[in-house]
Amino acid sequence: MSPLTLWPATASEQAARIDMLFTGLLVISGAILLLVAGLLLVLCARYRRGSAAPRGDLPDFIRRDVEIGWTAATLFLALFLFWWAGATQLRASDPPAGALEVHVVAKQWMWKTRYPNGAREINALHAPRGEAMRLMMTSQDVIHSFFVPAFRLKQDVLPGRFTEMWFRATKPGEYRLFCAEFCGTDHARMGGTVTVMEPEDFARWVAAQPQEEDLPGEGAALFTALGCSGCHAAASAVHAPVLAGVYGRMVHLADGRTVRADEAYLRDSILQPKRDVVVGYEPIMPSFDGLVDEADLQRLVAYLQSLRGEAAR
Ligand code: HEC
Ligand SMILES: [Cu+2]
Repeated sequence: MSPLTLWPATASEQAARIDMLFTGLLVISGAILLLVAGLLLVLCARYRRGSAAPRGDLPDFIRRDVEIGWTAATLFLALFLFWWAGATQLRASDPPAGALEVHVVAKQWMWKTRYPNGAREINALHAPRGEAMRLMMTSQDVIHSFFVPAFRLKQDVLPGRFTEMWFRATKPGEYRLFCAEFCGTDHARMGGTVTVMEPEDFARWVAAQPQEEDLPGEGAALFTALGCSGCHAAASAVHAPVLAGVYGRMVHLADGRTVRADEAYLRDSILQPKRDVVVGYEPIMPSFDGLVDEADLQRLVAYLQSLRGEAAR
């Protein structure tokens, strides 16, 4: 993208929708501007000092109907714009089922990405054209923001929490990735490249990456190493919930709330176990805040998510 490009590349479905919204708003506000400025000029000329134009009261029906008419018209126009923008935004926050999931960890000053098969990259993201990709993002230090102008997507990335974002790329090519939240000295250099490839090329590329053990596998090892299994194993003498199938299920909490065990819940359960205590259990689980870093947390959560299948049996 040269510095003089007025319109950045349009490389995702969301980008096309945002552009349409942007163009729509521009055309509508342009039309209103012309109408108002035009009327202003016409009326200035018509009612200039000394002109013979009639200056008496307007007939009642004009006063009433015009008032009702323009009030209703602008109300409906505003509601329509609200719906249009809202629907566009909602679509961006609702990933389709089966989207390819990539983990993103931000830190001062780089982006680390990790694919389901364990392949990792730094300051780079590869994505297949036409397939939905979902980014589960978190930060190791301060707030960053994942920004890909060609996708018209920007999402803050927070420490201690997952935020997510999804896209479906439409055009193969290389696009810039920025950090859009000032995050320290080298903020301006915190960026990278998003490479959109044809699905076959992408499959070949992922397979060719050096692979480590997969996330859930590493999580399983940590689950034992950190002593989680001492309490949570089915055969344990400690009264603790069995975690097979925990991901996605509705959990009743001791304070009467019912929450869905999503990623954020699993993560909170590990860092702040006292916050969401499962009904029927003592709050004896120790906090692992400070004992596990972001990467370990992701492994543990990935392991807990992978236990989903076993419960279904
Ligand atoms: C000292 C025993 C003990 C240890 C060690 C322990 N837990 Fe727990 N855990 C519990 C108990 C008891 C509960 C239920 C009460 C609560 O929610 O705090 C629980 C709750 C949970 C929940 C929520 C379960 C649900 O059904 O909603 C998760 C997830 C969890 N633990 C994960 C872990 C992980 C991961 C580790 C290791 C990093 C770990 N636990 C270590 C005792 C333990
Ligand atoms: Cu940053």
